[in-house]
Amino acid sequence: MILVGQYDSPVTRRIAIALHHYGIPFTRDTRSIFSDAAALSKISPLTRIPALVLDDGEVLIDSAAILDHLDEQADHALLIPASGPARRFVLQMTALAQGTLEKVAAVVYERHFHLPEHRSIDWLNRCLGQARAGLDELTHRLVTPYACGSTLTHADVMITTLIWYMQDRMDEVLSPTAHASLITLAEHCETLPAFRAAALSDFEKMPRS
Ligand SMILES: N[C@@H](CCC(=O)N[C@@H](CS)C(=O)NCC(=O)O)C(=O)O
Repeated sequence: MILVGQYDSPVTRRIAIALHHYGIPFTRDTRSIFSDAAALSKISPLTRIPALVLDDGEVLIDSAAILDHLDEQADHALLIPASGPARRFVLQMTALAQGTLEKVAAVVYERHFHLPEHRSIDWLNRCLGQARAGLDELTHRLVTPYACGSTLTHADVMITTLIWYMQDRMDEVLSPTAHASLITLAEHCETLPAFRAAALSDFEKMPRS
């Protein structure tokens, strides 16, 4: 299978980490969703990443839907419990982290694509407030040593790729004190083999404005 997307996309990197964690072999299409948009739109109908091209040519989009497929394929160390409250908890923590990412990305895109005089301050402040609230809530709900207790889950992967993105792109609502537990968790996860195997190469960065 082929993973389409560069790893500066936290939702693309979370797929790569899950693939490595599960030991599922894959190759990569590292063309840029911005500078190679026309070519990638032929693979990914919304011109978004990640996309996963399966061995029979079927294309899966959206990280949650892709992970649903990978979880079905995996035969060990599942990143999500099969059912019940524990599964809901992982899904809710993952949704909080992914929702936070969406608000952070909205700020990054607003600043990247709009000149300062064309930016909506109201929109930026709303997104920043939502991102801060997401980080606060994640911190509040965290059940250590991992995000949801004793084992690594999709929530840890999403939190870790979110923290990387914020530290690289937009860290103004990420507090080293209030969100220290999230930062410590991400630092630990980055040392794990699956995360190291999905490290960014230098070329995989959205151009700076
Ligand atoms: N809900 C989607 C979000 C995908 C997404 O927003 N991808 C970004 C990169 S992180 C993208 O493709 N941005 C380019 C665009 O939306 O035009 C998922 O989880 O896969």
